[in-house]
Amino acid sequence: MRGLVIKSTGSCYIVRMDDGSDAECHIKGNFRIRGIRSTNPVAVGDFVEVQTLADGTKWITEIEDRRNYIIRRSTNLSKESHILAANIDQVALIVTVNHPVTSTTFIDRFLATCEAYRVRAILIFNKIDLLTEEELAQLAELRALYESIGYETMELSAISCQPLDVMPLLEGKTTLLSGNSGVGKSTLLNALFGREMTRTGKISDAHDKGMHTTTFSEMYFLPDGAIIDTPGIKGFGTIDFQREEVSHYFRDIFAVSRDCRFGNCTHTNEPGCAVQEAIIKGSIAISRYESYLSLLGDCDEGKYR
Ligand SMILES: Nc1nc2c(ncn2[C@@H]2O[C@H](COP(=O)(O)OP(=O)(O)OP(=O)(O)O)[C@@H](O)[C@H]2O)c(=O)[nH]1
Ligand SMILES: [Mg+2]
Ligand SMILES: [Zn+2]
Repeated sequence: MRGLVIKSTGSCYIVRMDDGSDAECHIKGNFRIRGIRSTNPVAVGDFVEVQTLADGTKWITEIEDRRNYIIRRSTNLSKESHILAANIDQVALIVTVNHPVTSTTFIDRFLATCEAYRVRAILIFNKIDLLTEEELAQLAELRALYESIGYETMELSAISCQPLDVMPLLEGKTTLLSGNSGVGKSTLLNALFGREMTRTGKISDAHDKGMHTTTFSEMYFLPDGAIIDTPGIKGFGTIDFQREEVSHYFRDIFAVSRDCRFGNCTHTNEPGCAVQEAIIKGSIAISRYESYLSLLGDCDEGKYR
């Protein structure tokens, strides 16, 4: 029977079967999808075929072709990649200016991956109730930057949540909630449902970091739409980007690169580089350019590995 993977615990999967029942399913150790090397061959959002054996155990035997997915390398040096979710309509990236600090490199790496896999991304700046005047100014700057590049942004305090503000973005869609640990993904999820669907955790006093409270990915169903809450992630390594294509995933850099003297300009040290010029003029943010360079670095690592 066919079903939808709604929870992944690493060792087993919960599948919402077409008849409405939930089944705990396993996969064979050697189960692999052609062409994708990842620690989790099956991800939340996958449509799968399930067979029940004589002993009553249920096994995932097939995965339907994915419409899309979001994949990352767990750390830059690691060969292991991890699929965050499959068949999604959009990503809501939850970020915090402070408590904890979400780096622009992390944001840009995530956004670049969304571009590469053609998934719409929304930036939700959470915990605005905790921010100082100075941090609020930083928030306004960041929102202006990403809006100018063409991303939808919003700001939020998930604890005093105005879930109604977020709801219109989610209607009729399957949304992946992602971001660093402790930014308030699960808090937002609970607020949207108006009750405790999942556990939330404290931020560590010493480091102002999340404690990885959510350990499994799980899909929750709204009256109209679905949300996938996921474990917080630290770094965001990209997979298999070619050097030449990295700039395609930075909308602001890509738009300007048409005016570079050389068609194969990498915007690093070539003469007549329109991107370099735009940085000097201030029309491309230095933080974006730094993220671009760090992604070129990922490509080089891939080459030498
Ligand atoms: N002041 C304030 N605290 C918040 C807000 N949103 C979340 N928190 C708190 O931040 C802490 C972490 O929230 P979680 O929802 O567990 O964070 P998470 O992103 O799910 O973290 P992981 O599951 O570890 O990835 C909790 O103590 C929340 O109460 C907010 O808008 N304002
Ligand atoms: Mg969580
Ligand atoms: Zn250039």
